[in-house]
Amino acid sequence: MKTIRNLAHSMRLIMILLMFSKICCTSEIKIDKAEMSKKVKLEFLHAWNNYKKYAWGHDALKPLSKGYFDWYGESLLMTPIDAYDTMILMGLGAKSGEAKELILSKLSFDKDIYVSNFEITIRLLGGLLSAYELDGDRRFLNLATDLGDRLLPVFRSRTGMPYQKVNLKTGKTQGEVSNPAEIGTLLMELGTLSKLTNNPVYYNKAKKAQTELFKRRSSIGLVGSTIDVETGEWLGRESCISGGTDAYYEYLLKCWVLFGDEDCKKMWESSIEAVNKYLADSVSTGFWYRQVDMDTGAQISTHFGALDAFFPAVLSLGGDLDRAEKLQKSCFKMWTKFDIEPELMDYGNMKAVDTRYFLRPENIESAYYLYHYTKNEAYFEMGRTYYQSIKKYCRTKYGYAALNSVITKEKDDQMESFFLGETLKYLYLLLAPENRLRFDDIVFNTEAHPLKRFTKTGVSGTFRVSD
Ligand code: DMJ
Repeated sequence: MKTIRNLAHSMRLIMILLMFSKICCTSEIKIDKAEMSKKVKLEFLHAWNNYKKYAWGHDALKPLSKGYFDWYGESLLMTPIDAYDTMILMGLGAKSGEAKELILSKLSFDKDIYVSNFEITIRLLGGLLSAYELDGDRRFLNLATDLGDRLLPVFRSRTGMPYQKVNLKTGKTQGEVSNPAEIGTLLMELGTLSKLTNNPVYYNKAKKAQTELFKRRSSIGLVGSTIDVETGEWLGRESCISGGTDAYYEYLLKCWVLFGDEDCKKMWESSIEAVNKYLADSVSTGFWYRQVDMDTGAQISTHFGALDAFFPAVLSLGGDLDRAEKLQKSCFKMWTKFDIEPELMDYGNMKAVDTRYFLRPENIESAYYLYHYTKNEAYFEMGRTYYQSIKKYCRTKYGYAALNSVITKEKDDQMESFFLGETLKYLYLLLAPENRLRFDDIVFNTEAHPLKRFTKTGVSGTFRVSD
């Protein structure tokens, strides 16, 4: 009897100890997260304050020479527009006020310059729309509408697929040879503009482009790498999920989630089946996605890089956590192999093919999605590693610099706007104990600008913003 009572007593003690250690761990993790998110915010401020000091009013900061860079000779305020919603999410009231004031007082699209339709759509149109949705100031929507109207001439090709460039003042276009990413990564932004302005023209043009591209998939369901938007003929027949194709797949899925568009759902489901069948590759170094011939599925190369690391995020949003987790393991391996990821490597021998690092976000973005879906602390730990390497190798006295080589860690004098718009945003969201964003209310565009989900009201073409 006494032994049973002793045993029960010891069991209770063990239980209490276990509970106590659990409480300690949980609160330690909380403290750690609060600490980590504070650190990320400080690094954001380091980059932003140097932009303010040395590049104010320009597109981007040059973090080694204390200079600035404008993509097209005249500024379109890339950095402030990309950074604005990050500041709101980080709760940087006064700083976001500065950015808002700059954008609203200085931004004009009435410029005689040829711009990349894709880059301007994802960075500027996406940034202005999320600024409007987060802040509510109608002037952001007016700027977005003006920009959307100036971009529309790109769709005047014979197929409806967009030219690569447009002159913002004259509406003249350039660039008949394009790729899946530049053709199929426009609907989230133009579609949102349609819903917010009640003007279906933007949605319809972008949807037609996406659909025309999908229609030209091969008999095994894959798209190639380059296509003539006038003739609709494929010029490059290599199929991949890498740069130049990547966000085409991302937007098929995200436009279904964002707008409830059933056509996008069908295109996504048929595409991802073919991608998993022909591109997914399990080898001794891990699980990866390769490059193949779009007609036969025959392997062309085994390259994987910083841009491909967006795919675990997309797979997990699409509900395929199994492949997403396996691929993220490989992405992390790519990162730790060099202590920071290269632009491209061959996963057959794990050697770098392009040694640069442009301060890209994709690896971090995927860890953030997986942390959201699995709550596995291993992804938080990945975030800490990303933070440490970026700070160690890319921080300069005047901001953050890209690397010319992940082998020698030699720096390059550029800080892309997506460093503030995406890289530090995802890092913050991954490491913060809680954040201001309800993941299921929004969808991030490919430049990490959160856009509110719409719900169909029954009348074709009209949607309502969800609360
Ligand atoms: C960003 O402009 C976008 O994420 C785009 O889809 C790919 N390249 C950069 C970031 O690496």
